[in-house]
Amino acid sequence: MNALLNIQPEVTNALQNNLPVVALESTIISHGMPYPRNVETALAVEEAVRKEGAVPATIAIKDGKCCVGLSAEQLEFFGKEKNVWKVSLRDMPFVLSKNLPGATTVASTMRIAAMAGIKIFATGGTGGVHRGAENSMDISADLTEMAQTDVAVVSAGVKSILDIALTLEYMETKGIPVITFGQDEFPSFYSRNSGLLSPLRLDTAKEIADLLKIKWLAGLNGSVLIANPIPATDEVPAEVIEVHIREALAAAEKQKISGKEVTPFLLKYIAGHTHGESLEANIALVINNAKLAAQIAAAMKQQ
Ligand code: PSU
Ligand code: MN
Repeated sequence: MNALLNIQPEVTNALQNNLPVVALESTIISHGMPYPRNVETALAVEEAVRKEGAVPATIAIKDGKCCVGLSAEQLEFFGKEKNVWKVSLRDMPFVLSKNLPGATTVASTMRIAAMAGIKIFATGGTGGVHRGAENSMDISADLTEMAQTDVAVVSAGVKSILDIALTLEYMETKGIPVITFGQDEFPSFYSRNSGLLSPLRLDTAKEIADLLKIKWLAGLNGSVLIANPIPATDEVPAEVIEVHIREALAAAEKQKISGKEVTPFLLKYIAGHTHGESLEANIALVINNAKLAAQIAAAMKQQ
């Protein structure tokens, strides 16, 4: 396993000295946002982690290695380069064995973070059960990975392009605790509201750290979804975004977009049709998630 890992010295040092570390993904950089805002965001997210006293470890695949911690040049590469694979679990062996550059999704980032010994991970919104999944069977590998790998995920709920209610059902089936930070309602990525009650609620990073400790101590393997609502000043109201989501879904169907292309297509379409408003919201929520993840990582070190 370790022969496949290429851990940056700063991250190795933090892990060896029991300092808080936060894993970050790279699909959001290569496939979730346009250049150069994606690279600016990746740097701002790392900065948000540092500000809370933790070390950021952005994860990607390059030259046959799982890279844990990227340099500014590597972040620029993953933001700019067009031929970067979107790597979920099923793509990992192919991309590694072919020495291809790969941006990791929530699922593969979690797996690599676990290999490196990192417990907390921040993203924008995890994947889930897509609308119409009863026909397409499009259910993100993020969910099955969360059922088994011991890395907690801080996310602004799940992306509102999904069927949020079915995603919550799926997580219940898989035994994944879903905690919303600071409010009763489960958030919906660009918006603080979803119309659905969160299964659980906690109000402090310490309480979340305590729950994680107990969960893994009890041998309850797998992740916890920590849903962190987007700050009120940055949100796009759910009813405003919903119009664009429906339009984006119709366009995806017309253009026969399927499989791993669906999520990047929808995000891009919505950003284009909201004149970038959804992109700015996406950026704000990722930074907000990185901050909470760092606070939880720090709280776990004080236990
Ligand atoms: N959060 C964002 N933007 C993104 C993603 C998350 O704000 O692009 C990515 C994550 O990498 C997640 C992926 O794993 O979207 C989900 O893809 P899919 O639906 O194909 O599983
Ligand atoms: Mn999918």
